[in-house]
Amino acid sequence: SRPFTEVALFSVSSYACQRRTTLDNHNSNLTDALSLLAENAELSNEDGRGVAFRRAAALLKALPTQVISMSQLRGLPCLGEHSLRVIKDVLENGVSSEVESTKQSKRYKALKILTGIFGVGAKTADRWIREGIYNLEQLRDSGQTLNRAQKAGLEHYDDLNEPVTKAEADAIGEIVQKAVNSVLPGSEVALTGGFRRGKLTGHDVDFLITHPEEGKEVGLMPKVVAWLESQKTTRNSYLESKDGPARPASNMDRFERCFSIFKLTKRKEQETASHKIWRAVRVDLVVSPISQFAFAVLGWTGSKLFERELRRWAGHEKNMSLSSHALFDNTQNKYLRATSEEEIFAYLGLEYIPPSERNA
Ligand code: DCP
Ligand code: MG
Repeated sequence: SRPFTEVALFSVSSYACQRRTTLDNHNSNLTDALSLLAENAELSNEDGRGVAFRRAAALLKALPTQVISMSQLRGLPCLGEHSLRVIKDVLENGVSSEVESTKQSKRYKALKILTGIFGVGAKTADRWIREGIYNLEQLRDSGQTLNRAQKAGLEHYDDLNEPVTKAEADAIGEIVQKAVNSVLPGSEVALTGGFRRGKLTGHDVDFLITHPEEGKEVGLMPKVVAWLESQKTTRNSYLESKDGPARPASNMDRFERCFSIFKLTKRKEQETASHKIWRAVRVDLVVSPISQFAFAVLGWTGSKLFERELRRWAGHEKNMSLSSHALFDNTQNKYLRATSEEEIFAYLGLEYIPPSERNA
């Protein structure tokens, strides 16, 4: 492996976790195109292709200036043949023909609409498409059985597809803090996900909950959810365990995690013509024991690609296994304890990258 590649114009490390990627993207024309193709690949269960496009997009996000010619990209890592073809198309023609035809395709449009329903993933959407369901109206008419989450997703479709603002995230943070402190005083709540990276909007709000005394956090999630439900601030919140037989446990899944929908009361100036005084917002709650908290914060701050690259770096360059729970050194055959993100980067032999620069 070549962790570092020198080029004439740009010099860029090959792992996203070695780079500082702010939200200041000078190549959004290119990264938008590649991200759309990545999304299309992911929705089509072509994960390998998806990652290749994500890596290429992430590399371009880290460049200090706008790319105007293909020659500037010579020798850069992460840019495969297919991504380079897309980039060339955009540089020469303003748009990529592959992106345009994907956007127009009946299948992509249907996948976007259907997976826009909370609780509907690529597999379900694909099955529905094969049954001739391409939009919400056809879904409603089809008589398909929907689970509780999907029913809520359909009911609050417009709200949940409206980006969440930082102000809304903060308002929800106060509700979560209040809930957690009511059921277990001394608990701590940390904002993670895109908002911790400085994003101004998100598709949801992510929180990590812990307690400074190890073990106190056990059983906390159902209590928090019950409190929220009793306050009528949540709607259709539900607990999902992804450890079921259908989906094998991944290293993201062992925390108590609650994908919920909050009912957030709007401030006066946000009230719309419909006079709806509240709106539905997606909230992810995760509980972690304090001993794993640093790993959980690092693992839930993202971006998704940054996380994937951290794990790849750990495995391929350091012979270590990183998860949102722990770091295991396969050479020394032991777990490495950490109480801060800085310590974890140090174990991995990486320069510390703050959250605002993990926007790969
Ligand atoms: N995460 C991950 N792998 C997953 C799911 C989540 O690494 N399969 C981590 C990284 C994400 C974080 O959890 O950044 C939160 O997940 P989100 O899907 O909410 O991602 P973001 O918060 O980054 O995006 P958005 O702003 O759209 O909510
Ligand atoms: Mg998020």
